[in-house]
Amino acid sequence: EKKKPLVVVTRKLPDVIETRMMELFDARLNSDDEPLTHAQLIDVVQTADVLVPTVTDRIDREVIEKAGPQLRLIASFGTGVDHIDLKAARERGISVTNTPGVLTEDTADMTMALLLAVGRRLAEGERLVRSGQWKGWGPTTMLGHRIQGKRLGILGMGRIGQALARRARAFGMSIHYHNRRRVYPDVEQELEATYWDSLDQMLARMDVVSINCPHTPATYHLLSERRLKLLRPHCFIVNTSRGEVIDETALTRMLSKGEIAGAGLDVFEHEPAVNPKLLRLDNVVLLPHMGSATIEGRIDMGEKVIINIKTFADGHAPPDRVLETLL
Ligand code: 8YV
Repeated sequence: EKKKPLVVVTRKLPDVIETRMMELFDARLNSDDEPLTHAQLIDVVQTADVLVPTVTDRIDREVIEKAGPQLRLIASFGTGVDHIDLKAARERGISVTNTPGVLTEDTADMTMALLLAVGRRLAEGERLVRSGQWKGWGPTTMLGHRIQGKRLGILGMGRIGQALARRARAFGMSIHYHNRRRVYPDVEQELEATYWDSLDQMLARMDVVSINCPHTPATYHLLSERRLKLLRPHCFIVNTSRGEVIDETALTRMLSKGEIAGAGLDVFEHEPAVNPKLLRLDNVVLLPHMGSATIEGRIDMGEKVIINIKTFADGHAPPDRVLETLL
């Protein structure tokens, strides 16, 4: 019988996934879920055939270059791959896979939830009730913004952007988007989405902007201070992608000054650190990177990781190979 690959998993995964991994592979699990330090990562890649990292592991050039020659696959648990130096991996001939598709609907749900929460002041209302300070209903208290009829600008019309557009359509929003390239005409038609070649022009005309693009060198601080200033003051932003796509310092400053109406943020530039000034603002809803956090989603992600490893170990191209050139 062929020797089972040594698979090092950096975080605690759902029990069913861990059990299956133990059956199929020589799996080294992390049952206490304490994230590995950079030094520990460098240590495990000395012996691992396959590494299964998550978004909390920084797989940089140093980790990749210090890996032993047996490391052939990084099968990441998650869709975003900005924590992995893809170029360094390619140079070393290490394949990288992710788990696309299975977290699309959950992330789109959370994006819509954040959009509604900011627009209708959900978290603020909840804080008021919990504080015991609620004085009762009033005709002009806790007023938010009507969602129906508003313009939603989606930055990044991939799987999650499209799933969000379908939801927002059902809420009566009009859909606008900016993307590196236009989506297929039938998709555009189905979503009744308006394409903006110019991000700047789109930003200046939206009521809500949602970030749904990956974080790459090309999208780092795509919402820079200059672009944030293009937004109209009643506009609000939701981000379930990566914190790095927005200049968080500029965003915080503008939110404090009322130059942007609000923000719903599931991701931050320096997770788990959050700009302390954001914590003091009422017009923001802050979540701890839980966009894809469903029981079902985590199991689906784990299954994808297993399929990628198994296919690769059997000598075939894994289904979710990440090609740096496509990012
Ligand atoms: C996960 C995510 O929480 O897949 C992503 O890109 O941000 C989330 O689904 C995380 O990546 C797990 O590694």
